[in-house]
Amino acid sequence: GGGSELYRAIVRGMGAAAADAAVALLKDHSAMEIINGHIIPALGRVGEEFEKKRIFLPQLLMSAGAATAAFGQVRATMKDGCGTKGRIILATVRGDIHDIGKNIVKLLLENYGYEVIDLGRDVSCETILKSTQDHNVRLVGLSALMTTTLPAMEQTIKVLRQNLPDCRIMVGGAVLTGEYAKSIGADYFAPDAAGAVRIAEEVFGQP
Ligand code: B12
Repeated sequence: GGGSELYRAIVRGMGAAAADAAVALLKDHSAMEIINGHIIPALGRVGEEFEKKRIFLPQLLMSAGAATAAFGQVRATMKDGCGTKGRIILATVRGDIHDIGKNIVKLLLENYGYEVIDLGRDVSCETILKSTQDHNVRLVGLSALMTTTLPAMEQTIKVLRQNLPDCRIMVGGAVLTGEYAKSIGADYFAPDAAGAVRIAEEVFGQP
C-alpha cells in the first residue's frame, strides 16, 4: 500500500505513471486490492494534504486525474455482469462533483450482476425522481462528499419518499456516518463499495 509506485504517482498527480503502475499491479493483484490498497489510500493522503493547505486545487485536480487514469485500467479488466439481479440508480447529489467513489460502487455492483443506471454527478432531485419512476427502480444510491451538499442529499431523499414510498435508498460518501444517514431518512448506509453490494443483496433478496 503506502509506498507503492501507484500510490506515489497519484499523490504526485502523474496520470500516465499511475496508469502504468496500475497495469503492473494487475499482474498479481485483484481489482479491489488495487482500489482499496492503493487508489483510495492515496486519495486519502491527498485530501489530508489539501486540508492542511500543503497542496492546492491544481494539485488536487492532478491527483484526481491520476486516480481516474489508474481506475480506468483496473475497470477494463473487470468483466461486466449481465445485470439480471436488479436495477439500481446511482447519482452524486446536486452541487457535488466528486464521483470517484460512486464509480467504484458502480463497478462493484455491476460485477456482482446488478444493472446500474448511472446518472452522473451534480444531479438534481427532480432528475433522480424522474429516472427512478421511468425505470421502475427499487434501489437508489446517493453519494455526497461535502458537508455543503448533505442538504441536497436530504432533499433528494425527501422527494423520493413523498413520491415513491416503496423505493429503498442507500447513501454513502466520506462525510457520512450511519447515524447521520438515518437522521436524513435513508434506509441504508455503507462506508464502502462492498457494503453497497451487501445492501443490494438484501434489497433484492439474494444470498
Ligand atoms: C479527489 C477529490 C476532489 C476531486 C474530485 C474528482 C472526482 N471526479 O471525483 C476534485 C479536485 C475535482 C475536487 C474538488 C473539490 N473538492 Co474535493 N476532494 C477530493 C478528495 C481528495 C478525495 C475524494 C475521493 O475521491 N475519495 C476516494 C473515494 C473512493 O472515496 P469516497 O468518495 O468516500 O467513496 C467511497 C465510500 O465513501 C463509499 N461511497 C461513496 N459514494 C457512495 C454511495 C453509496 C450509495 C454507497 C453505499 C457508498 C458510497 O464507497 C466508496 C468506495 O469505497 C477528498 C478528500 C477525502 N478525504 O475524501 C476531497 C474533499 C471531499 N474535497 C473537498 C473540497 C472542499 C472540494 C472543493 C470545494 C475544493 C474547491 N475549493 O474548489 C471542490 C468541490 C467541487 C464541487 N462542487 O463538488 C473537501 C470537502 C470538505 C467537506 N467536509 O465538506 C474534501 C474532504 C477535502 C478536504 N479535506 O478539505 N475534490
